[in-house]
Amino acid sequence: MQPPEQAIRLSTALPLVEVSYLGRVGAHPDCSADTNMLGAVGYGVERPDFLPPHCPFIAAPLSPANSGGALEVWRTSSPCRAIKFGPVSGAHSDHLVFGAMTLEETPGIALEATVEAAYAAIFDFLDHAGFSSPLRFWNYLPGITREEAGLERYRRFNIGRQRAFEARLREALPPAASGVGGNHGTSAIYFLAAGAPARPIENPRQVSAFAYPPVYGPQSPSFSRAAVYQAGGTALMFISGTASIVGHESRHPNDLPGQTAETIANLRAVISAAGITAAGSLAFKIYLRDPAHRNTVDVALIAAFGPTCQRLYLHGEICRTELLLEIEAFFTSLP
Ligand code: 3EB
Repeated sequence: MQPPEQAIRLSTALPLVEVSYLGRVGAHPDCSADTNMLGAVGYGVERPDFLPPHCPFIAAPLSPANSGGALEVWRTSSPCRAIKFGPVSGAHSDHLVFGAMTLEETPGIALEATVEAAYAAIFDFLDHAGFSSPLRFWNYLPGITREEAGLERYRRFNIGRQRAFEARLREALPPAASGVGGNHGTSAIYFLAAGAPARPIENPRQVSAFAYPPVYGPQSPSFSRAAVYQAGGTALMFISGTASIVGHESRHPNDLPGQTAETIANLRAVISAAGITAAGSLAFKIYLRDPAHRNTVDVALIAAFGPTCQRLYLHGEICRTELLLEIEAFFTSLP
């Protein structure tokens, strides 16, 4: 294993946007006058009073792996304005837009139709806001592996998302994404988009998700393994949810150390494929099927990426039942 400080060199470039994962939300200092907050996501918390009024907030249907709540805050290098269109609430800076919506699931309406309509509304929002290119989606669906009328909800989700992408996505390849199950609340989608496309990255150790064989469902999942967005002097790297999958097959069933090591090998492979060698900040979100697995994964992540990276552990349901964890990442770096 590479020593952490050689894995990714540090730089000091000012990024377009930064993420903060906050625990102890109740003890956070007031930032209601901060003009540069792009968006916030709550895990086991409602909208905190200290968020500025312009800042969009969505409650995700996932909780932190430890007790208590957590908040994910996206903050930009320039002032933001609120923007709302249809069911999507968001905000934008000069360079980026954040948006979020919950999905009203109606009995008798197939999930794929609900998801297709949600994504159509997101593209309407993007057209209205004047940002053409989604960079990164987060999809949180309670009961993601539950069967509904003979087809798993995740498989139905993939059908609806791809229908909307076929109709509206301008780029040939899909954005980066995470697709994770939650244990309470309402399905939610949030995203970041820009005025120009990101560079999609694949993982040479893995079959592209959009090329998975039909054994994983009638519609393969529409996401790229990562997306690198460059603007001004900096680059942003969004790494999709990454799991213990080699080729297209899950590895190390019921083996936490094995899945953790394979997932980290996949993260390294996708970072290397992007040619990223310098990072200003590293942030990881870790989805755990069993919150008790947190320490084992944390020790391995620190060994791989150093103790200063941000780490937010969430209790989530990975969309393959044999997988125990999934890790996503956001890096800011030099171009
Ligand atoms: C995988 O590699 C694991 O459907 O948007 C990871 C990231 C996964 C994103 C999605 C699914 C998604 O297939 C699952």
